[in-house]
Amino acid sequence: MLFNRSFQRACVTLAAAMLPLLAAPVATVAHAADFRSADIHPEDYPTVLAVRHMGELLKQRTNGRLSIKVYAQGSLGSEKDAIEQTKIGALQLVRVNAAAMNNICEATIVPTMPFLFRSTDHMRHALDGPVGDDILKSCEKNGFIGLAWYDSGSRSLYTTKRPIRTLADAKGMKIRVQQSDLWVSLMEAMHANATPMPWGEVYTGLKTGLVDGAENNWPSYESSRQFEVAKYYSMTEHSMAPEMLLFSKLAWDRLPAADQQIVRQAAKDSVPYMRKLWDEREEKSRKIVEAAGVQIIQVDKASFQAAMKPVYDRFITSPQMKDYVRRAQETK
Ligand code: GTR
Repeated sequence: MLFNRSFQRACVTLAAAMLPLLAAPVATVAHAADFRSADIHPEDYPTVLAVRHMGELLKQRTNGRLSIKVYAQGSLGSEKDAIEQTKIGALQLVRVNAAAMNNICEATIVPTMPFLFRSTDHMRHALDGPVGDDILKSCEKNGFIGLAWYDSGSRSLYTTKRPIRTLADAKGMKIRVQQSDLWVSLMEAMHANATPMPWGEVYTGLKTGLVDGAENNWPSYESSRQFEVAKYYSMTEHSMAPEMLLFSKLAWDRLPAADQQIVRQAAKDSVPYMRKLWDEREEKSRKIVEAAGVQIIQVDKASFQAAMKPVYDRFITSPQMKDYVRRAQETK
């Protein structure tokens, strides 16, 4: 009996001593890892190439111990699917547009807001600065480590049957939007009928007349070949919603701190590389669609901007959201 009790006590003590080891075995050991990353864009798109570049940097900096395998062209599903897989740690990385995170991490609404950024430089400065960092950080509570912002240019409306020249032309048109409440509201503010759907379905949606139009930047409009079925591109430039590179918080917490630092740095270092590719691709894409006979329509942007007040009234209500918007606007 006595022996039993002291034996039990010894076991408990031993177990207690081992607990920290059991709780955090992988957090202290540097393992090799080939991270999986998803992207809906094709192999030669700047976001895909940037994450591949980040993978190269990781390899160089860890003697091949860490690397990234990028699954492009939506081979792992829509952005929504990929975000869910990242949340549960089945994927370590995902590159998505900020809009795809709007309903998950509220602060991502801010850089998605219509006419928030005045120019590419303004957008880059704001996202590179403290407000950009704070928004990335805010997604941690939702299960995502925000590693970097990538460019996505300006988004404009394009249509199949007739061009949009004024706000009145947009009235009643069925326009595909991203799966985000903000985007539905934004399109409604233009008096259009918002039709949320995944990117992979938009080409067919335009071709079959399920929708009358969509909206995107030059490279997405071109690489998806949607310009072949929607030949009117109206330069509304209504949002500069950036791209985000996110790491699964579940997977992140299993990485040693030194590896977390290496991953963060490689992601940051992929940003200038991405921007260079982006600038080149915007120009190239615009030329391709122009050569294909797309009609580019100049619009009175101020009239579209003026229609966006209800969107700000609905989404920018809390002191926190107002503060993010103010800091973004005040960035030089
Ligand atoms: C693109 C963006 C994609 C996706 C797509 C869309 O500009 O790069 O991540 O969000 O727009 O409209 O679904």
